[in-house]
Amino acid sequence: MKIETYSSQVVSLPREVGALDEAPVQVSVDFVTLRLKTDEGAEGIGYAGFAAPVMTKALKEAVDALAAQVIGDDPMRTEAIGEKLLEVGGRGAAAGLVTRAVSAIDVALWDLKGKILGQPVWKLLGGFRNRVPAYASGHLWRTYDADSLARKGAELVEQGFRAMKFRMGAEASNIAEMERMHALCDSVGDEIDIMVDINQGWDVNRSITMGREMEICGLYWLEDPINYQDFDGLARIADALDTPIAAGEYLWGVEPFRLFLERHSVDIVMVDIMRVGGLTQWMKVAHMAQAWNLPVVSHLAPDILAPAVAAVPNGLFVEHMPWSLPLFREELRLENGEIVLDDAPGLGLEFDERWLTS
Ligand code: SMN
Ligand code: MG
Repeated sequence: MKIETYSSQVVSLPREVGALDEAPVQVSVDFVTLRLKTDEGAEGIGYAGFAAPVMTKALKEAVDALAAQVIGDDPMRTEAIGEKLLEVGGRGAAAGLVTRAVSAIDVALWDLKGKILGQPVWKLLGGFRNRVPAYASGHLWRTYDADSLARKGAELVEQGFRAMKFRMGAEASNIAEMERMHALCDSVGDEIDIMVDINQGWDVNRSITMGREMEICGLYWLEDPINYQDFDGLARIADALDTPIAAGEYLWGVEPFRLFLERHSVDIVMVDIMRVGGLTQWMKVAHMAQAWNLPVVSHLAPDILAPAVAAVPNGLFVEHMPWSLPLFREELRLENGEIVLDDAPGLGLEFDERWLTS
């Protein structure tokens, strides 16, 4: 069996940012969808995305150029194809658009494998369990005031979430930061897990001071408190706090995770599929984390990554970030705060033609 054709398309989906009561600011998030077809008529799908919007055109070029390289290849040989693509795309610099494009192709290959074998991807990757805890993301932004945080937090609990991520790191004073934290945790109560993402906004000392104060809200994890490349600084914070430190979404490829683990920079390993280079590489980091006795969590793309988190014994949480979900006709099944996976072959997803026809 051989890959015979590919096709790709830019899809721009609306997404909303801004405080709850403000006129919503509509911005878009761009994806490049990919279909790979075999000579026997099977089709696998994937997508590249979460790049800066100005890079969308270049991202599509990268997806097309690399997809052209897999014509004639056996879709079951994901390792051979992945190595080849990283080689022709620029070995020594496995980052940026190359890695995002390789990720799209790798995901389409896993979808194809599943369809060819009649098995769901979560089982092909290991099949540890068929339901995984999810936390609500894509809300509770730094633009939300205390009142909006309290209301949206309660709404997410109503929707069935048992955990949610909240963004901090934009306030000048620690007091102002804690006011926002209290607004949310007082509203949702003790039963709900709260993760906090700083997106590299603090330094080591402030992270330790704030991390200690935030324990009062039963903080579940503190994410990316400082510059992502400060591996030793992260290790100091992780050592000082009881609260687990989560990081890893900014790392490209597999190798930097080895240093992360060796230096004890994190308690929870977060892996971005576009930056690591696809499901094949995501799983390598997940297994590496297991060897260090650490949990792994997904970043964005719950449509693709719920199966990966479900596949491994150390899969802890799926980030329920809704941005890419409208690409597909299917909705994620959420029960008691968990994503439930079924036995549909491959990823069990089909593109929603609404976005693909333009
Ligand atoms: C994040 C990263 C990229 C886009 C949106 C949000 C954030 C997260 O760091 O972890 O969700
Ligand atoms: Mg983050």
